[in-house]
Amino acid sequence: MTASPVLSRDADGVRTLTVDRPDKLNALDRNTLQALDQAFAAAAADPAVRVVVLTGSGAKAFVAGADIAEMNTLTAIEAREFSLLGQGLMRRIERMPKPVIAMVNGYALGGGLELAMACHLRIAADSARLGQPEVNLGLVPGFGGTQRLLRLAGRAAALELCLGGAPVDAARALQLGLVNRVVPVAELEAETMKLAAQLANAAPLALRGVLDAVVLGGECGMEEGLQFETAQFALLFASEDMREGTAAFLGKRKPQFRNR
Ligand code: DAK
Repeated sequence: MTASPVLSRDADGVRTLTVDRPDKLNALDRNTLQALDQAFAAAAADPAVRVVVLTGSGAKAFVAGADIAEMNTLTAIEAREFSLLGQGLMRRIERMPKPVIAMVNGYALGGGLELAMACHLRIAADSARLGQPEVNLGLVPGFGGTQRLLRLAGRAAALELCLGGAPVDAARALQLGLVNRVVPVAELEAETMKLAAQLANAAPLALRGVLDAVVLGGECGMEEGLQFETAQFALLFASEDMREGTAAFLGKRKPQFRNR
């Protein structure tokens, strides 16, 4: 049996998934896309998992893109399957019912940046470099990159990255709104796990409500988005955790959320 290209590790409600092809800078071939898809489906279904952290093996790369060597050999029919697989994975991550944090430890290029953008939050090492270099290969981003970049950072940034093809450093990525935080590389894991632990101890149903309202609500018009937010808000009044959170505030104690 060959080893999986995705490693999985659990600690205190946080599942860390690591793309593990460091000799290829964690490039996404079909096997890796499939393994990631299965890993995210499993994390979504497991109630013990409250937060997912996604990263890449080695010191150099988060994910340096789709596997160019494999892509070079694909027929048009295989390319269609490849595209559907990648787009399905990105959508699965974006629609995860629990927070997903990308821990961007190095190059996040092409499909790698698309993968990071499908996550809900991004913390980058100060040494990371992010970009959409597909034009240099005669391509355009194909895993939803143009659309997520546009929504995340606006038209100017989307055109700067996708037309220019040159990567930006972490500081510029922060300025563009592409990442939430930049930390020294030596502190990346500790800072990411601190955020993950905070989210793992928060009320899971409320987090899911926020994700649904922002991700799905953000895809419709203002009026429908507001109605969707109201529905999420009202639904939480049926949860034990909402009673516990408000009672804990009034009782001046720490809440104990139970995902109910
Ligand atoms: N694919 C395959 N192998 C890669 C790779 C990649 N994206 N990136 C790096 N590698 C491999 C290198 O070939 C090398 O392998 P060996 O030669 O040792 O066997 C090894 O990783 C180490 O890389 P380097 O020797 O190049 O390392 P350097 O430090 O010199 O350079 C670099 C690091 C990140 C600047 C460089 O590796 C680089 O430019 N890599 C390519 C980055 C890139 O262009 N990424 C975008 C890929 S295109 C689609 C949907 C989506 C997509 C396509 C189609 N459909 C809808 C069908 C997505 C496209 C992309 O992501």
